[in-house]
Amino acid sequence: MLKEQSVSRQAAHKYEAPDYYMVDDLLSEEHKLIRQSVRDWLNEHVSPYINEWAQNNHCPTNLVKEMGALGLFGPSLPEKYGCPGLDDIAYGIIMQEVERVDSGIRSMCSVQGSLVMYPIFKYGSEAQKMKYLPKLASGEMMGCFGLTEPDHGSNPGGMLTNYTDEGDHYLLNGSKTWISNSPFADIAVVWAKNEEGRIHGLIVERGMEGFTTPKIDNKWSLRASDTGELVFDNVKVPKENLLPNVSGLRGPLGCLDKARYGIAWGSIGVAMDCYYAALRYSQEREQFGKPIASFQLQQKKLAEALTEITKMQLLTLRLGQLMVEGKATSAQISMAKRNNVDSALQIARETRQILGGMGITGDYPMMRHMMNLESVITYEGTHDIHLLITGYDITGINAFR
Ligand code: TGC
Ligand code: FAD
Repeated sequence: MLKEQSVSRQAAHKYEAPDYYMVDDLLSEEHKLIRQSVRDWLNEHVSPYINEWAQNNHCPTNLVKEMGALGLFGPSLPEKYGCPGLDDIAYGIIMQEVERVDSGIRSMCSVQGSLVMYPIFKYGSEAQKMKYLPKLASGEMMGCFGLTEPDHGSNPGGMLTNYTDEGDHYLLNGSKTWISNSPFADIAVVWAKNEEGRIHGLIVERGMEGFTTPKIDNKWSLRASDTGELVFDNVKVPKENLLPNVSGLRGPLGCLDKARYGIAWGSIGVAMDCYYAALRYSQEREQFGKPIASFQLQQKKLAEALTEITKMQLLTLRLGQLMVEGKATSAQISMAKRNNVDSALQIARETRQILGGMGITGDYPMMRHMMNLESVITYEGTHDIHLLITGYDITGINAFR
């Protein structure tokens, strides 16, 4: 862990989340207790160091066992597999707390819980679930999710990664890129085409011959999260590693629903963190003999930020209720992901301005959040792709092609 001296100014203050419409009253006592315990852990183990980690492009992999013990991996999956067994609102609240601190740390959790554990839970055999889920839940094992390829990002159905049936094993060839957690993951859930061109999921383990995970450097965004490639050069994958219960693009897209839902909640946390830091600063910083909070132009930025946060909270809590009832549609999830990430990005930009020059430093969170959100608005479906999903849902006309 990096040194205490890196404690940033924002972490020296107690965090208070805005709740203008008393949305908390709609949460259960259990939800609030979960939020407090996650917040307390983050305040002690992550917030004081996150600026230094991001500045140094350091991913805190040393924390994964503690994150597992806290229930951050697969919170809504069943206790039978070593998971917390919470509802989807609790899952959302946890993502909100984690992303309030940093989108990269939330990425580690989302990938592990929604894109590795969830497909094994949803599409795996009982033997696969028993083998992998408890270790993934505890952080003893980390995973990554390989869908995107160098030439197939928004259009994953065009993927080239493929496997052939060699009798006693499958032979996997191809590559994936932009893969969160890949440089340190123990396993990868990889989506590839069989000889008939049908997409299936395979669990590939580190150490299999021909499987490598080069790191992607030179990022200005998500600097506390490791991103890399997955390269498969005649990798022999045991047949029991194929996920037996899904085929087609609906497999990976079904997991993305779960992860996009988590991002909708997570981006509210980012917006709240920016708003709160800007409100405090504007009340303390004086220009022309007055706190800058007394100027109408700064009040406009704060009032609009709080209005957007409140709208995001209400939209997302309703989506959470639909998730709990099993009624949420993919298109509803797309709308929330798109709206909330975009709003959070605008709030990060506007609140950064309230801080003047101080806003570009690591003493405050806005600039880091803003850079992180440039990835969040791109991954799990770009801003444009989610708009087209809504357009398709409204009109019945597919405008992707
Ligand atoms: P299309 O023909 O519309 O659909 C193909 C099949 O999939 C089904 N389907 C879904 N199933 C479940 N959930 C969804 N959300 C689904 N959306 C579609 C559909 O019913 C169909 O099923 P079937 O059985 O009839 O074949 O597919 P398309 O090729 O036209 O593409 C549609 C499009 C563009 C919306 C989709 O491909 C898409 O979402 N593209 C964006 C790609 C994306 O989101 N990639 C994310 C990579 S993972 C990542 O970014 C992780 S970052 C993690 C982190 O660090 O936090
Ligand atoms: P492209 O698909 O090339 O899109 C480029 C531009 O064209 C975008 O603006 C897009 O909106 C637009 N566009 C594309 N198609 C259309 C269309 N039909 N109509 C209108 N506009 C269109 N992937 C994984 O599989 N696993 C991961 O763990 C993962 N982690 C990531 C982590 C980071 C930090 C980043 C940046 C990406 C990650 N991704 C991951 C990949 C991510 O999902 C893709 O970057 C994303 O889906 C977009 O694909 P692309 O980058 O190839 O952009």
